[in-house]
Amino acid sequence: MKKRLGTIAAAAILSLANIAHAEPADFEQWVAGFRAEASAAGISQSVLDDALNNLSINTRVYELNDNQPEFSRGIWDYLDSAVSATRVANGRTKYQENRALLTLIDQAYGVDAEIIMAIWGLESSYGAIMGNYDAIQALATLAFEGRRTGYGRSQLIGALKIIQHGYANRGDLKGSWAGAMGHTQFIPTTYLAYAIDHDGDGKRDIWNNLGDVFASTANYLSVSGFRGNEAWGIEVRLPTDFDYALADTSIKKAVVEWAATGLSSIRGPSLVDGFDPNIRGRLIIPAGASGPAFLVFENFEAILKYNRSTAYALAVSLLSEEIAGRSGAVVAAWPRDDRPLSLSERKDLQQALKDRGYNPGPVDGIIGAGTKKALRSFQQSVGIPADGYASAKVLEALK
Ligand code: NAG
Repeated sequence: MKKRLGTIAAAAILSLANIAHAEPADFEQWVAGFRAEASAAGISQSVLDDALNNLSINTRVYELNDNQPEFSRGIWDYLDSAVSATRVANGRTKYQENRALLTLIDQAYGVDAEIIMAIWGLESSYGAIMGNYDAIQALATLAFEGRRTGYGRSQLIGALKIIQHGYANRGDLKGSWAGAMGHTQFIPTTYLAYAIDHDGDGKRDIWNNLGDVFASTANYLSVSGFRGNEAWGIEVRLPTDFDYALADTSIKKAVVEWAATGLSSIRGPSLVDGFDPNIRGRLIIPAGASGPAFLVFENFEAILKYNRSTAYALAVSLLSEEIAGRSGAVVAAWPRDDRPLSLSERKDLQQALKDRGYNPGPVDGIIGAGTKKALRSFQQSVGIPADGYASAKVLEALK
């Protein structure tokens, strides 16, 4: 019993050491230094007083910022909830309710209404969950210390500029713990660059005014390269003995060229039917060779500017199909019997590749281009599809 208590106490001290952060007095000192920096960046004394006087740290922000998950979910689990029946049904209702406004915005920005609805649905469940953190406090907390101080500083300056321009009031700036604000979760620098005052009332109100929300979102997508009436992509079928080296972010080809490599639409024989044959795209296999494959075009890249996760962009794309009344179902089965690797297993995988003489780069648990390349070489050498996908099965094969 005594020994167990000792172990628990030691573990508690260790985890405290992990999350211990500097003293409040240090924060006050930090604020003083930051005021000088913000002032040099052109922020007025009155805005600084209004925003920073009596500011304190929000310790919950540290807990969330420190929490780097050990286990990651399969993309299929994420998609199940991102494109749930409820989110689809709510999206269709919201589309109907806002049809006139969305038509105006589509005409002005060239962004299809169903895409705006899908982003809204994923970012805040159509305005139901926008985050209730004081963005100034959350960003100051991140800027003060931790693994995102640079981000926190620049976004805090951005938030102060929003107030100074009069686009929003100090008290309006509510958002997620990481400072993403309003219905479609703009971070301050995105807001400054792309938010729109659609109704001309002098505010860029992404918290309460749906015209401002939809116009801001459409404007950001449009500037990111979105083209109206163009497909995000298509689920494809790959020929047997396909060269998986072609499924790489650096390889873009026209639809006709992809068709020549043997790709077809999963829903019909011809890949080019219904597409401009010259539209260019890249092939993604988010769960490796044993899962679905998609050819994705420029609009998919534009959605990735909004949030750079493939799972997110795929969810927006599929949800938008459903909201528009088409099918967003993925036809091929996800490899639900396999599973993505945990952080420590990803490091094991990199170490195992190293031990076998491959060069995955640093053993950091991040599956980047180097790890994928090394993994493909290993897979090739043992005669399994060289998809570079880090799963439990391939780790098993490596050990
Ligand atoms: C996202 C931003 C994106 C930025 C990325 C990385 C929005 C809608 N999206 O939250 O612009 O590149 O963070 O900081 O603001």
